[in-house]
Amino acid sequence: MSELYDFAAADQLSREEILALQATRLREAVAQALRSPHYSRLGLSPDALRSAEDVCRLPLTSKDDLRAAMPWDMLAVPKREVLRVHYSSGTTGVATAVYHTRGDLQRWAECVARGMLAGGVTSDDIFQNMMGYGLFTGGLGFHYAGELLGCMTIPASSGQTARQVQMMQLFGVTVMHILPSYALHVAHYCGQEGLVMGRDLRLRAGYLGGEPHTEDFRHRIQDAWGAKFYNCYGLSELAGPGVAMECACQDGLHVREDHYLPEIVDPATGEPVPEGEEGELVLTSLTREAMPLLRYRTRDITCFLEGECPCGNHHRRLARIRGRSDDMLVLRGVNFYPMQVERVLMGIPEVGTNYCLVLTREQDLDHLTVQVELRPGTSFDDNRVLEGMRDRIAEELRAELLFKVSVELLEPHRLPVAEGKAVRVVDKR
Ligand code: DLL
Repeated sequence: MSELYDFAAADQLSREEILALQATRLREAVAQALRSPHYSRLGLSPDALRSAEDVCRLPLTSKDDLRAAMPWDMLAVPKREVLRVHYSSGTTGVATAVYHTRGDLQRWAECVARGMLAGGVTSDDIFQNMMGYGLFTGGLGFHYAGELLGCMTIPASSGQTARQVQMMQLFGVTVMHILPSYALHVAHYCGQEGLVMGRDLRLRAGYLGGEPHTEDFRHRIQDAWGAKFYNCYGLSELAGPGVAMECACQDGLHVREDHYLPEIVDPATGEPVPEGEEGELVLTSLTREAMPLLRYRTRDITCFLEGECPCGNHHRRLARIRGRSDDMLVLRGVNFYPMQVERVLMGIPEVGTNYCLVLTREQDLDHLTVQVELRPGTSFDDNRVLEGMRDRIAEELRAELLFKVSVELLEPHRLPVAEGKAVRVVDKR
């Protein structure tokens, strides 16, 4: 690590050092949270917290708490110390604000930059940030990290595929940040334009995040671009991207544990699950000034990975997010996540990259239709071949979901491509 990047020193800490730092910072975080009207009402006492594990003695914070606290009750600093606000509508349409001081913004950029550094990004890289700029945190969150690392940073934002690709060629872009669903769309556009990866485009690494995606989906992206892609997790309530990111090993996302204290709880009860089991990720911010959050329920379903990462970073790793607890669908009494469908589809070579789950109710019976685009170049001439394929996909989905599913095969690019996060479920019930 060069001196230029000494903000990444925390990634060299031993497990004991991380735990000691967390214990101290947890008390400081609670003391800071108590400056906000919301937490001051809860009668918390930082001094009773001796170790990081004591975090489970604090109350959980939910999205509803954030809504109820709008606009100022989560703020723990005077308004004049706030430099930026992000504002998210979320899926339910009730928006909440997230405030940042100068220090918060600095630490946020450092967290993302540490993750990029772990994937080998340096000031020699040309970085195109293809995530939406503005209230969505994917754009600005990575922008300042790219600059912190000294990369030539292109604030491309999302959409306008032709211009994106033109800039990639012109500037010799080596690293990108992009939504997984958009990454394949852009790669396909490059193919249509006759561009050859490695010859016309110089991409060697990419960062994916903002929406769930399976390992097979990542493989397809890597194959299409001929580059390595790293998973990056985060949520606006806790700044945005950079809460946890993969290293070069691509095996789990290292939580930046000097800034975020992670726990996994049972989504139904809120109680911690036994070590290594899957559940809802709960995060406590350890260093945020403007809007500290204690035990925030992310609703994201994951688990801790066991064992040491070969990269030597001792910050704990999370498994790829399986879905959100509120994404869970129930059909005829069976619970399932959209990501289960993606896992099945991406294992079938003829299947393309865009798909949609449509839920309907007919004569009081719920039904799932999966619309599936086939790979470019697939012939739609032979009905028998298509029928065989449709039956095979329906059978594989039935085996995974345990109920009957209708499959609709579509030619490539028939489904709409969202400019922001992909819309994978249309519930018409
Ligand atoms: O999506 C922040 C972000 C931007 C992260 C760019 C990474 C890259 P929100 O819009 O608040 O913030 O949405 C947060 O998106 O709770 C997860 O459900 C989902 N999510 C984010 N990253 C991942 C990921 C940003 N890598 C919500 N894998 C989170 C799976 C993800 N889900």
